[in-house]
Amino acid sequence: MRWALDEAGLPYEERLIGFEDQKTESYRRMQPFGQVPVYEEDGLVLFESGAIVLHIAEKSEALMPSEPNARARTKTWIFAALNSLEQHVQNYTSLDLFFAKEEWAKQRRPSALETLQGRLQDLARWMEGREYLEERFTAGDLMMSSVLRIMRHTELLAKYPVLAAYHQRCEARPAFQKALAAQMAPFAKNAPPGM
Ligand SMILES: N[C@@H](CCC(=O)N[C@@H](CS)C(=O)NCC(=O)O)C(=O)O
Repeated sequence: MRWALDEAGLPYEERLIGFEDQKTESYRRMQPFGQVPVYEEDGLVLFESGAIVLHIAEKSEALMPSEPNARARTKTWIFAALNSLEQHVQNYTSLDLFFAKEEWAKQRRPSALETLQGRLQDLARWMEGREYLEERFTAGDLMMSSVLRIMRHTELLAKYPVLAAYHQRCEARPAFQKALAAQMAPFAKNAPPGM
């Protein structure tokens, strides 16, 4: 979300919240599932990263070309990232992150990995000879590389050099670097001494 705003060159202010805020009634009126992020703009409240990124992209040629077909392709890739990739990435990574010791997770892992690798292979095939998903960087790449980022603690992407290079290319963008530094800053400020 920050990354999208930085790519679009739009000003914004952050508001940090705590876990206890997420579960309050007033927060749930903004985000029915009590999750982050929430986006507010002149009385409009949005939730769901994909919807927020799409909304920001609608305002920015840098994120979504004005040409109608290119716009439709950008939206297609946003949905592809969230629908065709993210669920398999989350499914697989959550087994190791949250359920590593569970017997059922050990049994589920090989098939979850196989499905995910199938999707990554398909995406790698698409990316062969391309710099971005379409002719140039769009919000589709922003969403797709954000989904690939979920696997950063694994060795998986390294198995697909074309995807690893694509992911790096997206994250090397100045707007990503700026957004990441801004996102990490409050953690550094609040870290216990010595960290
Ligand atoms: N589909 C939602 C997912 C949001 C989500 O998973 N948020 C996490 C943090 S990245 C969260 O708030 N987790 C705490 C919780 O679910 O209570 C989106 O993209 O906005």
